[in-house]
Amino acid sequence: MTSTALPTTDDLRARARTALQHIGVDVPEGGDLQARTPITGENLFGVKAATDADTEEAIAATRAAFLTWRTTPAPRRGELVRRLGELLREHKSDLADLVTIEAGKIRSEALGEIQEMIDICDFAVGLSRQLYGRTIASERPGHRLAETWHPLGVVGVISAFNFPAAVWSWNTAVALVCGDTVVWKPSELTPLISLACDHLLARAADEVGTPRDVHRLLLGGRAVGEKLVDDPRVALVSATGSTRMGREVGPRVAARFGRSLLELGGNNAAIVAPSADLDLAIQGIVFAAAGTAGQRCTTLRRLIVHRDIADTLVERLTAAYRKLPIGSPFEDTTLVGPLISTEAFARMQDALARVQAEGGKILAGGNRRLTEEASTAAYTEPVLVRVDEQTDVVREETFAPILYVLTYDTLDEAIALHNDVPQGLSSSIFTRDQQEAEIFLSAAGSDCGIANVNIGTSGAEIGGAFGGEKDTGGGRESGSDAWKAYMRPATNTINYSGELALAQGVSFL
Ligand code: UN1
Repeated sequence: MTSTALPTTDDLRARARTALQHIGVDVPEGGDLQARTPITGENLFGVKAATDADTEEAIAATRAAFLTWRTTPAPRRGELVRRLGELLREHKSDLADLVTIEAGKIRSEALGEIQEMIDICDFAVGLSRQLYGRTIASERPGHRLAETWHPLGVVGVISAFNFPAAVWSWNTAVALVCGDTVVWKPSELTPLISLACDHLLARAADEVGTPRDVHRLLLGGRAVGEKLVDDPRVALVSATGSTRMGREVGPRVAARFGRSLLELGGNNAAIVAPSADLDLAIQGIVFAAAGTAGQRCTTLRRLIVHRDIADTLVERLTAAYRKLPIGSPFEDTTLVGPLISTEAFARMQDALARVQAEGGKILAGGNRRLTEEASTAAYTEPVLVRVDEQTDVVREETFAPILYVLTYDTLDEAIALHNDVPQGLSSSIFTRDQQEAEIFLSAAGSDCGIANVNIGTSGAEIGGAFGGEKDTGGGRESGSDAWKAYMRPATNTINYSGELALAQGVSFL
């Protein structure tokens, strides 16, 4: 594996400053929250964190804005999102720079993240004219039964470091056209890209003449998130993060009968069948497992390979892993950037120690890199580990590039192994056998929210609904009819018969 040279923290600070200036954000000065970069592991700027009073004021302001926004025609709400999409296109390169600086993504993936935002804006603009309700056949003459979708209220968006901008946009673009207003608490690790997104939305609001308070950003830690979770004025809490976080958020929101939309951990697997096109499978596997340094919730973490092809596949994967270029995410040739922190690297080492104690064998990778150049950063070789069974550590999500390789003999066995983890986000099968593919996609196949054929587990398009089952939390965001989570349905019975007819044939009076 090759490594590439790293930029200095001063270079990165200057680059972040330039990007912020191009976008029009005042470069933060001072403040308790440190913007930092995983590229060197060092701090960039101090950013002002929200106080309790700021949080209270943001909820009150977005609630007040909701009262006018909810009756603004949806296609007009779409104009705000259309303008946001245009501004994202204009500033794509600078926004991608901020994603690279704060989340460590390679350039191509950072640009992909901004593209995902542009795409969801386009989707939401279309949606703003398609918030369809239904007319339902009434059992009574002279009656109409209808379903109407209304805005919900304030949506609290809690997002994670690994998709610091796209996950916000999935929620915000859709929530806004649905007539909701938004309070956003991003990860503490990515304040700069958050300031940039908030600024562009505020600019779009000014330009199209909508109230600024349809959206508020709150930079800060746990206390801000807790306030959103517990405040009855926040109608929906949409939270992306670990299953541990979701276990706290879900019951707390439910206790006040609020709604939550949870997008939590994944432990995504791919089955590789004997008929698979191995060239294609290897490309798909390496991107899904090592891309974003294993830090997507859709990252491929388990490979379930048919015994007849296991040795060949493992040999070819090992060779591909050994060649992965690791280093500065700004370097064109780099494919694997840094982990978010040295703590993340320590958790990865802990998982590797446990799996080895449980009989797993490391086939490639696992060494830390670039420690001389950046001792506070965490560059690691992605790891391939052969395991005989799904021990406890294999059944956990470790947010790092570890791929566990298991073997199978029958498809039933492969599907059983596949589903035998607590999480249920994304899944895939590599096969040229149509029957196998259809079984995998059927009700008796993958139990995940995303199930793919001949493509890896990560890199979903925004047009589909995104989310998963079991410990993944059950929520759906982004495309398809995920918008319905951001609205409330009302059932209407309209009697135009001139007589009162009761349903179910009931007579009274
Ligand atoms: C996440 O990791 O939280 O499907 C989101 C993908 C991306 C989104 C990942 N479109 O990998």
